[in-house]
Amino acid sequence: MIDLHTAATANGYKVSIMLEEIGYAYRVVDYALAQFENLKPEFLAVNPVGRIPAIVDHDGPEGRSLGVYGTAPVLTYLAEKSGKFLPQDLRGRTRVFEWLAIVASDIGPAYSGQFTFNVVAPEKLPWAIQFYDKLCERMLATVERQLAQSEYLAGDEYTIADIITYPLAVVSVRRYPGNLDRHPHIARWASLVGQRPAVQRGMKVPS
Ligand SMILES: N[C@@H](CCC(=O)N[C@@H](CS)C(=O)NCC(=O)O)C(=O)O
Repeated sequence: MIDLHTAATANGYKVSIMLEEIGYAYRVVDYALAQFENLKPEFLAVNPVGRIPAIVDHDGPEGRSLGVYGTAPVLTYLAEKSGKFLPQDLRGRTRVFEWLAIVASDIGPAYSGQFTFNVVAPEKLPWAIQFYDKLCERMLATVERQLAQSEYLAGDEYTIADIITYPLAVVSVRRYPGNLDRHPHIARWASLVGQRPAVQRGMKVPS
């Protein structure tokens, strides 16, 4: 059994999609981030960073439970454990790891900054808003160029690179730039990925 510590956010959906894809049994612990439930000692004991998504695998390696935090590490762990959605060859694996890192450390922070300055900030600072809007545009252009060249993000196969990126196309993009009209390759790919039943189920967790 796996405990999934999550919330209804783009990052949370990445892990629920993966758990649905591999068909593992899991229990959902849903945190109200706006009420800072993620900063309570019970959750800090699971993940000292105090952010979602995190899992605790009660059937971890060597029969001991294992906690893992963060979209890229959790998806990698579950792909390794299940033997699914991660190529075996070094070139294929490296491409997937590269996309995991791009999404977690380039695209994620760009959209987080965009949200902070457009939505959360009590004072709207035009320079900061423009900076993050432009950064998001650049990141989307990178994904668009890649999907113009291959069916899935890291090549011909559906992998955890697609799982980590899908919520960007259907959640984050809705906030900025609003739609995929200027990104037809992302739209084509999002429609393909969005037809997978496990993706549809994962996008409804937490319900
Ligand atoms: N690098 C992390 C980012 C996780 C993240 O940004 N989590 C947000 C929700 S989407 C969070 O828990 N925010 C609450 C907080 O920081 O207090 C990942 O890739 O999973």
